[in-house]
Amino acid sequence: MNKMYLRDAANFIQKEMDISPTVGLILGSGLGVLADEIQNPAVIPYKDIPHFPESTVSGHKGQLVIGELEGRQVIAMQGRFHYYEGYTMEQVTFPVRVMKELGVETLFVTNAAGGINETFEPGNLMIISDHINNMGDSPLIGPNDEQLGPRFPDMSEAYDRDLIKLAKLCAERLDLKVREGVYVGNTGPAYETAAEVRMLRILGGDAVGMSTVPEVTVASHSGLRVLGISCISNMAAGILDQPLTHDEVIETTAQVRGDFLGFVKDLLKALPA
Ligand code: 6GU
Repeated sequence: MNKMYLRDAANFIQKEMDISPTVGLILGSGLGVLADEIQNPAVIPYKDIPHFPESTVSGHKGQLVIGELEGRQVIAMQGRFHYYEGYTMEQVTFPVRVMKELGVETLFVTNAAGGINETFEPGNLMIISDHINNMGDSPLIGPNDEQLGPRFPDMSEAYDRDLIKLAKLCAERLDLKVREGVYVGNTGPAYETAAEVRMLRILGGDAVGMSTVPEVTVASHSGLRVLGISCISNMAAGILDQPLTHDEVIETTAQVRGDFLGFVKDLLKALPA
């Protein structure tokens, strides 16, 4: 990770915004609508930011939205970079480093995921208690810059306990049925086979997706407090007797969008200053 590149990107963004965001939001597939509710937004396309990877996928907007949400100063990624698109782990996690450089302290990471826990249902929200890196790669491989974080970072509380507690309180208050569980990060882009899903369940997974693990690894390395939220968009292969489609993922996420928006906004309100 080149510190100069980070500074370049952060300087550029700082010139475009007139606030100091302390909360970062990474918005997963179908969940980017949250950024549309940000007040007085500065919108910066990724392609304009020095050293940012270039977006490839259609359907994912590629831009930063910076402004106020529920009275908090936030910086949101509307669209993220996935490993399966061919980006390196460093590229996937570059925006997290930039957020840290900009003064962000708390990061909300969201995604759409397949349910592995048989008691889950499509449309559930899941607070991520922990993750399993099943990607066979790490964004921290290579020389370590001690200014960015330790060589061997502790991951025992990668997902902040206090934020998990707060999220449960908010869910209760809103009368939302929110689950809690372990997120498995796979590379994709193929969905898992039914046999792989059985394996991941035995290994302790509750949900599986194709993102989040790289970003949270870097967030942990940087000392950011992380809250992870999965939208269970479908059940993983073999759990129900039906094939998986990306359309189903999009459809379910659209249905829970209201719950998701209310939940994250309430969390922002409840976040200690
Ligand atoms: Cl079933 N698997 C993976 N890897 N990612 C997903 C998913 C399943 N459902 C939504 N995203």
